[in-house]
This record gives sequence, C-alpha cells and structure tokens, in this order.
Amino acid sequence: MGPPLYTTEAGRERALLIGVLPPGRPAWMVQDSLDELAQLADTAGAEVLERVVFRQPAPHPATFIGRGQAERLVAQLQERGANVVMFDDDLTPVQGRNLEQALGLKVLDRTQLILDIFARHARSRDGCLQVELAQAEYLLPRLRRQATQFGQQKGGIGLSGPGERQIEIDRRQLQKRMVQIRRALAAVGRRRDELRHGRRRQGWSLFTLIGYTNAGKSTLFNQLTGASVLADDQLFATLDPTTRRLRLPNRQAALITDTVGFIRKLPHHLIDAFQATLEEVIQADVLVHVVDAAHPRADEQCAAVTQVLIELGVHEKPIVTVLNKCDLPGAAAQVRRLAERLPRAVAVSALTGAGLDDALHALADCLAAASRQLRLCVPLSAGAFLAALRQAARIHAERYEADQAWLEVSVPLAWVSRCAPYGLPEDAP
Ligand SMILES: Nc1nc2c(ncn2[C@@H]2O[C@H](COP(=O)(O)OP(=O)(O)OP(=O)(O)O)[C@@H](O)[C@H]2O)c(=O)[nH]1
Ligand SMILES: [Mg+2]
Repeated sequence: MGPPLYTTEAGRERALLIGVLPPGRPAWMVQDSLDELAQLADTAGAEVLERVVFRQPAPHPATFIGRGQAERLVAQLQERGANVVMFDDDLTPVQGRNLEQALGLKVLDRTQLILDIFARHARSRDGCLQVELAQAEYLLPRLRRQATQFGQQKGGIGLSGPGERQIEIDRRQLQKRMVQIRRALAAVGRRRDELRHGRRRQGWSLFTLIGYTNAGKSTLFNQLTGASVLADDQLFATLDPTTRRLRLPNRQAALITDTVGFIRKLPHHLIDAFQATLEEVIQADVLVHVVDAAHPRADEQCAAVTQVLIELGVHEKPIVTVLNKCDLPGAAAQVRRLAERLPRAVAVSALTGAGLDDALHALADCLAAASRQLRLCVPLSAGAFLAALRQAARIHAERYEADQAWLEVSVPLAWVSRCAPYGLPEDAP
C-alpha cells in the first residue's frame, strides 16, 4: 500500500484540548471525556499542555466555539506555545477550516486523533487498508481545507482557479484509490469468509472478546490461550482480530477471537471500517464482554459497548461479562454493583490470573446454554464425523454396537444441521 494519506507528526506536538459543556450539565461529564481525549493524545504521541472548557448551549455552525471564545483562545495558545488544538467533539469540514484560519494552527478533532492512532497501530495488510479507507472517507469532504494548507490559496470558496482544479484532481485520485481499496478489501473479506466457513464446517464454537478500549481484552486473551498478542496501556493497541484455540474445562475445544476496542463518540464510518472485527462479533456463538471494573467510568463504558451491540443488531446474543482488573483498588465496590446488572458476570484479574477458572466455567456454561441437546445414531463408517463430533460436542452418554454408535450430546447451534442426518426422530426439527 502507499504512504498513509494523513498522519500527525509524533512527538513534536504540543496540544491544547478543548471541550464544550452545555449549561446545566455537570462538569465531570466534560472532564471525563477530556481525560479520555488526553489519553488518546498521549497514545498519538502529543504532549497535553492544558484543557480548556467552554460553556455554551450548542456548537456554533461556522466555528464550533463562539468568535469571542476563539479570540481568547488565540492568546492562550500563544502564551502556552501550543502548536495543535484538539477538539473533544467532531468538527464539520467547514468548522475545521474556519477554526484553522481563525487560530492559525493545526486543528484536530476526536475522529482524526483516533484515525491517527489506528494508522500507527495497524499491522496486517487488511488493517492498513481499512484504516486507509477510513482516512480517505474522512478526508474527501475536507480536501479544500487540506489544499489551502498546502498553499494553493487561489481557489477560494466558490471560485474556480488553478487551486480548485488541483483539488478536483486530488479528489479524483482519492476516489480512484478508494475504489481500489474497497476491491482489495472485498477480496480479503471473501478469504476470511472461506476460513470461517471452514471453521463452521468443523463445528468449532466461537467466543469473541469485546469491550471498551484498554479494558484488558488482549491480556485476557493471552492468559486464556497462551498467545502473545500485544497488550499495552494504550488506547486501540489491538486493531486486527486474532483467533486462537481455547480449551474449556469440559475439554470441549472452541475458538476465541481478540478484537478492536470500542470507545465513546466513535463515528459510524470508523466502526464500518473495522469489518473484520464486526464479522467476528456477528459470527460469535458467545460474546465475552470485558469490563475494566477499576475504571471510575465503568458504567459509561459498558453503556457505550451495549450501544454498539444494539447498532450491530447482536445485543441478543448470549453474553458473558468478565469484570476485569479486580486486583486494583476500587474494583471491589464496583464489581458488586456491575455484577447485579450485567449478564453472567465473573470477576477476574487477567494480570494475576485470579478468577480465570471461574471465567472459563462461565464461558462453558453459556455455550452450553447456547447449544442444543441431541440424540444421535451414527454409523461407525462415518468415522470422520464421529471424531469431529467428539471435539465439538459435549457427550452426555454413548453406547456402541457392531456397526453404529448411539449418542446423547450437546452441540453448538452451528452443528445442529450437520447432525441432522443422524438425528433420532424426536429431535427432528
Ligand atoms: N492491574 C491490572 N491491569 C490489567 C489487567 N488486565 C489488563 N491490564 C492492563 O491494562 C492495559 C490494557 O490491556 P490490554 O489487554 O492491552 O487491553 P485491550 O482491551 O486489549 O486494549 P485495546 O486493544 O487497546 O482496546 C495494559 O496495560 C494491561 O497490562 C488486570 O487484570 N489488572
Ligand atoms: Mg487489545
């Protein structure tokens, strides 16, 4: 792939963070969101100099903050020696352009910051392509702003001139590139589909880890599977889904997938860009919701995750809640409260390993609840089927005769159709 379309310069940015608080709302709401923005800025390599909160009822359509506020901000920026301003909310292309002109330096919004982190963390070809597409979608309506930044001042608003023609060419190049990326991603998607169908044919059950970014999904994944996926105190350390085998306490073999984390105010086209993660979520037999139980805003984070699940139409899937980071002070009180209102909650520390056995039992129980009990009569000549069945199913009873086996099993829902030829009449659908 080509160079990233848009990146910020790491390490050299000195940032002022801007949040907006509507009157009547408690101050913690914006502070909390700014905490997260500061963490995003830090992950992107910027130094946070100061936070500024403006109180105003609604964003100004042209400049987001009021003109008077913008003027005061210029003075503050100069005083602090900032070279970038980061807004906690998304800016329209017009607001971004006007603000850059009014403030005289680089203006980023939350989406740009997240995109930048995604660009830094993407490793697989698939992940890189998806980030590039999300960047292009973000950039397209903002090309004029980019072009003026690069000194093509002639094509002002509503004028046509050499600058404007340049923008047209850039736009066409960008659109061409987007078509190429979509084509490449479709091919990758087909390959993933084949892989998944292969897994399904073999009857593997799938657990998919989901949760707010930094909740400890990768740490838990590594503990459960012995993998060594990067787990880091950064937001969006994981971008590419990874799948490994998982052995449950009842010896049933299953698969578990680690995925990209969710975050509040995640713009929709960014979610769409992470097709691979979405597919893993949609295909899962059981979702494993990992929660940072020591986080002061654990409730809001859970709500944000639930909201994404609703948007994806998968909130009715079987779900196990893993209340993580129980080794940290402050977790205990929250665990009790969260456990009361979240489905099938278990408390663990993925770091120390405490509670992991309970978690595995909870996964097995949930899968069992998501499976069907069948009575089968299988000819011994179907040896391959029997061997695969033993891997995928829980066997409650079995009896062998000269040329056939009688079995009572629990199979994942994905296995029901595969077992149909051997089902005894009362199990027939
Ligand atoms: N104290 C403590 N820290 C933990 C625990 N689990 C994870 N962490 C830490 O939390 C941070 C984030 O962990 P990750 O496993 O990378 O979290 P993630 O959910 O995969 O994060 P993203 O991939 O960025 O969305 C790391 O610094 C981990 O060491 C835990 O049980 N206790
Ligand atoms: Mg991770």
